[in-house]
Amino acid sequence: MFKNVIVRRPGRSLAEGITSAPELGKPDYELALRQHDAYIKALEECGVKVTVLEALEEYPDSCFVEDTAVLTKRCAIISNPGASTRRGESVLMIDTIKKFYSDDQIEYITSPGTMEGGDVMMVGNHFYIGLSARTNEEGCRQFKEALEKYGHTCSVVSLEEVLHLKTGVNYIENNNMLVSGEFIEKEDFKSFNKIIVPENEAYGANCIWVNDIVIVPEGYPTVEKGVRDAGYKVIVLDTSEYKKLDGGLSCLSLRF
Ligand code: CIR
Repeated sequence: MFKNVIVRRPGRSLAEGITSAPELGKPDYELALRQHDAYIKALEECGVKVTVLEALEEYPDSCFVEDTAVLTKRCAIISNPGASTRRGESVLMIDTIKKFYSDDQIEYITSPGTMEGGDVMMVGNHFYIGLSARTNEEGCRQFKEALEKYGHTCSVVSLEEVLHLKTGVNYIENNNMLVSGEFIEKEDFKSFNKIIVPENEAYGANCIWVNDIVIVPEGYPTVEKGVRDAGYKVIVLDTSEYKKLDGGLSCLSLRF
């Protein structure tokens, strides 16, 4: 179960965030704020305490806090984002993380290693890390070494088609996993109960499990049905403004 969540308010600079889909248009700041309010409210309904950090205008992507760290029951690993414009975001998260973890529980990914939290998927005590355009081999090596110090295990999954590992595959507990695209046939995930996400709903693969409730993005009916059929209570949230920047539900929080 998660007790805490950290989020960061989007800034007006959100419109300058990194995107692979400029054809979706620039995010509308006011609407993004309203969607963020609803996100916080939904998390509170899931029974977690939400720490809300101020917007950082100098970092347009800084509301995507998931990429700045990986927080486990035993340790915190501060990332080193592969996107150069996002490097400072991890550094600016350290003081907040120190409110929850002692210095001897905090590890750091350092250059030339790069790692973004969106590439890390927790399955109990095991962590899958995506080798992606943002997380490199040295980042994976450092991450695995850090986790193993705390008795966690880790395996690397290479990916070609999407930004982050969790863009396309998400564990929602009870052996259930949402899988899309290149992850559907991956050996690594063959023992899970797979909820297959169709190509035209690929963005919907990014759902989050928070204390037996699954938060699902609005507009992905096959995904929503699959999650409901697996027995979960569902909260549906509109994330249209974050989708314009390749961001989804998981990206907007650190859950621990
Ligand atoms: C980026 O490209 O870094 C942001 N526009 C989106 C980050 C999404 N984060 C995530 O999937 N964890």
